[in-house]
Parts: sequence; C-alpha cells; structure tokens
Amino acid sequence: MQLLRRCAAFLPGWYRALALLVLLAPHAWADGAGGVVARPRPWQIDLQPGYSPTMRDLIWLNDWIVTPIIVVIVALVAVLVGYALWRFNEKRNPVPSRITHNPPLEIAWTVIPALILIGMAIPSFRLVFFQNRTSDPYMTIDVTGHQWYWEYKYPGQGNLDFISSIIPANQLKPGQYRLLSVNHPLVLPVGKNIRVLQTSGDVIHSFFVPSLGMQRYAIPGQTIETWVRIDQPGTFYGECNQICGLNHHEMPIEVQAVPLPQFLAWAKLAAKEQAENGTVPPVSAVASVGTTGRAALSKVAEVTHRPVVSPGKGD
Ligand SMILES: [Cu+2]
Repeated sequence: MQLLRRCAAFLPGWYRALALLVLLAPHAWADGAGGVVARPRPWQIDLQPGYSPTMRDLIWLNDWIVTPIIVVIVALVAVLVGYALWRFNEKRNPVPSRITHNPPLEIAWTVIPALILIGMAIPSFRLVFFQNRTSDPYMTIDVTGHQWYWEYKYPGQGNLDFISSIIPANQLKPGQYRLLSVNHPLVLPVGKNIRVLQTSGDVIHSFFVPSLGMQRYAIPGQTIETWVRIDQPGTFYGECNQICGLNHHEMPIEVQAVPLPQFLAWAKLAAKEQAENGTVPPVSAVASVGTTGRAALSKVAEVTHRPVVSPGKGD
C-alpha cells in the first residue's frame, strides 16, 4: 500500500494525463503569488488539488481505487452489450435459446461484485475514520450554519465569534470571486491539527471545502466533528452543499490559512477589536507586524475584507 502510494505521487491519474494532453491542466491550477487559491475552475474535469492529508487520501482513493474499477466495469459491460447486439440479433440467431438459469454464472455475477465492493470498502472506511476526528488537536473551531451565512467561533481565542457573509456580485473587488468570496473568512493556522465542530441554528446545512477534504452536515441540535490540517498558506473556497432554502447558493466558505505566528497575532487583535468595538479585522492587518507596526494595526481594524493572497496569475 505504501509503495503504491509512493508510485501514485509520481504518476498522474490517467484522466489527469488526458487533461494535460488537451492543454487544460497546465494553466488550470496555477497558484497565486502569495499562496494557493483553491476554488472551482472553468472547464474543470477533475477534483480540486488537495491541501490537507484527508484530501490527498481522497484523491488517491479516487484515482487508484474507484476510477480504475469504474473504467474496467464500463469497458466490460460495453463489450458484453456490443457482443450481444452482434451475436444474438434476429438475423444471426433466429431461434433464441430458452435457457433461463445458469447457476455457476449467477453465483459468479453475485460473488465477484460483492468482492469488488468489499475491496473498495476497506480503504473507504479507513479514510472515513481518518476523516472523522483527530486525537491531537491544536485548537477547536465551532462552525454554525444559518440561513444564509456561516458563523465561526474560536473558543480558545478569547471567544472570538463572527459572522461570515457572501460579498454581493456588484460589490466584488479585484481578487474576489462571485458566489465564493466573503466579508470575514475563516482564518486558520497552517500545519496544525484543527478540530472543526459543526452545528446549525435553523435547518440542515453542510460545511464543504473540497480542496481540504472537509464535508460534514451542520444539523440543528447536534454537533458533528471533523478535522483539518492545512499544508500551506492560501485561500480555500467551499460552499454549503446541503440545499437549505431560498439563498442556499449565498453561503460560501472562504478559509484563509496563514503561518501560526500571523494567526495568533490576528486572533489576539480580532478578539480585542471585537470586545472593544464589535469589528473583526482582516488577517492582512497583521501581515507585517513589526516593532513599529502596532500603531498601523488599529487603523486597519475595520470591517473590510482584504485577501491575504493575491489572485492567481492563471485566473
Ligand atoms: Cu446551507
């Protein structure tokens, strides 16, 4: 398994190679200057690249277990149907056979698919348990779905608690994306195991960030756990993917991952600002905290969204 995994890192998935051939991939996933920008792309035919251990494993499962099995089954069924059309049409086979049962064949076509399913279930369940929780979280984030916005709480960071709403299409600034950018992104540190607890204040939502391999229902009255460890700085977009009412499409998720010192500085500043005047500064407010940067910090502590990374060059 480990060897196969190593090989997989060097060999592209067969359809990713196909995408390269049709010249989609080379520019499709270009990163921004200051970090990755993970979001859906025009003409995307593959999963988004993974930036967490969970998503990398999901991609591996998709590329090396699920897709090859699907390809073999589709090819086999296509060949069998083609052969049946050719061999048993009325002209070639005027008197059809009246056999209705063939026990060995029936046992085979029951047992073989069952074995395939068991073979797929083993790595799938391992991944489900892996995704389920982390034993060693650095911090916890509480995510609450509302009609139609997300609420993020940082219980370990002075009970910082803010609302993250979509930026309307007519108010987008350069580097922001329609139906994806929000006024207050979820800011997280890079390289730390983060426990994410989801719930809802009204109906069922779903917290879904594809490039981080996070997807969990947000259900009223329940708390559902997952976790994430983000590999590198960047901006990671997602959406509520449980149809939750009229403005379901207007509750995107924007995660900004920054180095730990920057996260800690931002969390401290944000908790202070929120307690004092109810505002939450963007993470870029602490991007260049130096010995003389303190005075400048208070000036930018306004409710504005400034991306921590520049927009991708390939966009
Ligand atoms: Cu929703």
